[in-house]
Amino acid sequence: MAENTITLEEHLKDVEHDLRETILVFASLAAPIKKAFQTERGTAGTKNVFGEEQLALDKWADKFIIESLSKCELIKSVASEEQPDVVEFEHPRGRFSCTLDPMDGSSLIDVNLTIGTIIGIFESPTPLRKGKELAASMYILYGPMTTLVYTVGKGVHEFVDTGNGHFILFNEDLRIPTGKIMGPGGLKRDFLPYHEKFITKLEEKGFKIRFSGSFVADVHLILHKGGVFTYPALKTRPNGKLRLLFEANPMGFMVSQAGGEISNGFQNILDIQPEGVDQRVAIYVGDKESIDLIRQCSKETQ
Ligand code: FBP
Repeated sequence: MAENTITLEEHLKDVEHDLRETILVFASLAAPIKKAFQTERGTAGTKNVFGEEQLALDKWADKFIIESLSKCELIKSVASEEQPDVVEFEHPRGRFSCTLDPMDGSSLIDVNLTIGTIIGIFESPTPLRKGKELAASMYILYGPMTTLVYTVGKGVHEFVDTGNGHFILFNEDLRIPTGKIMGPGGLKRDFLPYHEKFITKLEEKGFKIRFSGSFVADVHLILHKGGVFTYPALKTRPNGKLRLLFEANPMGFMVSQAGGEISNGFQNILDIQPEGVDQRVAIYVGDKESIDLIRQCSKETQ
């Protein structure tokens, strides 16, 4: 663990000014969002574009973050998991388009388990860009501690909120180890042959299951411990459950920056050109050994 005397602002000092400012805008939202956990409870009585019931905190966080971004002249648009279309801002100087999962894992809000906000930042007029074109990705984890992880394509760095949004360096230049943890989403009865073969091989290798129901927390665990998170294509869900823009790309870019990889079982997800904000994708994300194994299984078992 690096010396914890470096603040997020200091760590960002060599990052291009406007990108640094944009990252700091998102970081400034962590404390007020965490505080809202105590008041924004229960369901909102609405559904998002994916037909998923929205919780009060989903809606509140989405509204709060978008309103905050609307005040930042550097941001041109944002695609949010909780919005049907890209939200465009009247910012003529706007340089960055963002992707946002305001509250990933929100089914865990009522049981106080770790969930988070996932952010992708493109230097582009549109957020419909390939994951490998991200200028930055970051996520905020609302766990026992509030932590923030970011990358601008120069390594992965983790910070802890020491109180009221004052983030200090916790781990610098994180590298994903080779591990034996798997987070296998979906139902076994719906597994496709190549995925079933993959899971069987992992079990034979002695992989333990760690699946919390919060993608961002489960991937954070894999980032630290190694192994693989998967929410695969299923007989019932040919493109899996999770979203290309809001979950796969920002977290896949992050894990790739730490020496891991993200795949849909056949190709690197970061190479996929998004066709729409609601695009889902099968996800395998983790250490290279695990991603090599799924590629081998999918090749051998069509
Ligand atoms: P959202 O909470 O943003 O809708 O994310 C979907 C999600 O909760 C992931 O965080 C998680 O990995 C997955 O769904 C769990 O799905 P399931 O309940 O089908 O296992």
